[in-house]
Amino acid sequence: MTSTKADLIYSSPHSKIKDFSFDAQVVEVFPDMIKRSVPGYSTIIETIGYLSNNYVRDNTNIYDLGCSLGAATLAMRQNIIAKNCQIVGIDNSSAMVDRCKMHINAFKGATPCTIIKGDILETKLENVSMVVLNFTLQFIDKEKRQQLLTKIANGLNKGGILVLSEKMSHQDEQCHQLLTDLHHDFKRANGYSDLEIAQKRTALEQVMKPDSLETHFNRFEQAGFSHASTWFQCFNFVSMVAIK
Ligand code: GEK
Repeated sequence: MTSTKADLIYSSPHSKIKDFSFDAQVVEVFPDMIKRSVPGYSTIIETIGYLSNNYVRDNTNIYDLGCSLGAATLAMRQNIIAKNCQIVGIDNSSAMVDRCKMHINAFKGATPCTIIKGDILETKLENVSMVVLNFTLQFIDKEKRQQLLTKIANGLNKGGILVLSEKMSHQDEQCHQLLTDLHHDFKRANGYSDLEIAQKRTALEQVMKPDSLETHFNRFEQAGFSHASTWFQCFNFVSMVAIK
């Protein structure tokens, strides 16, 4: 990683809590923030690398949609054995894209990577063997999620794979509360105070909208995927695979 700082964004009281955005201040602390906030993040990144080794085919494109600082892009680049491939990382935050390019350039790798500033809803996907949506779909307007999943399924070649990781909501209110409490305990154990947890939650309320597992699996089916499964869950964080 290029030099980053510890996440102290919500450590002191904010008089007004603005909606969360992926700006320069967040980019500065992002690796620390995501590791201390998302249970299983490192395992998920490692497994994306492992899956790229198995699923990426010669002469195809690989997309990391909402790539942030390129953790999944790098994991794939380190594990792809297929020849003549290209990884395209896309993010609509300029601050993320600028830092991501620096970060990717700091590592050597055989597979070429292109990092683009853009909206994943507008991006063309063609001749694809693997797509990663690692904690990005939850930030997309709910009405546009099906359209995005269908575009991904259409862009994938037969046998191609989508890895979709998300924070999820539980349809059963009591289970939802239990998983939320466990996640907050995880954040406390990682050094976040109750104030930080509460302020971050308020900042994300209008910006990040989780779906239930049932909604995700219905979307996969409607998009035209042939197979889908959860491969990881820790509390209310889940990672799924869908194969065309
Ligand atoms: C990781 N995948 O480290 N178009 C492009 N990018 C977008 C859009 C959009 N419409 N909406 C949001 N983003 C990464 C982590 S973070 C998740 C992904 C998190 C981008 C946004 O700018 C941010 O960088 C990313 O999606 C979500 O594996 O921080 O919880």
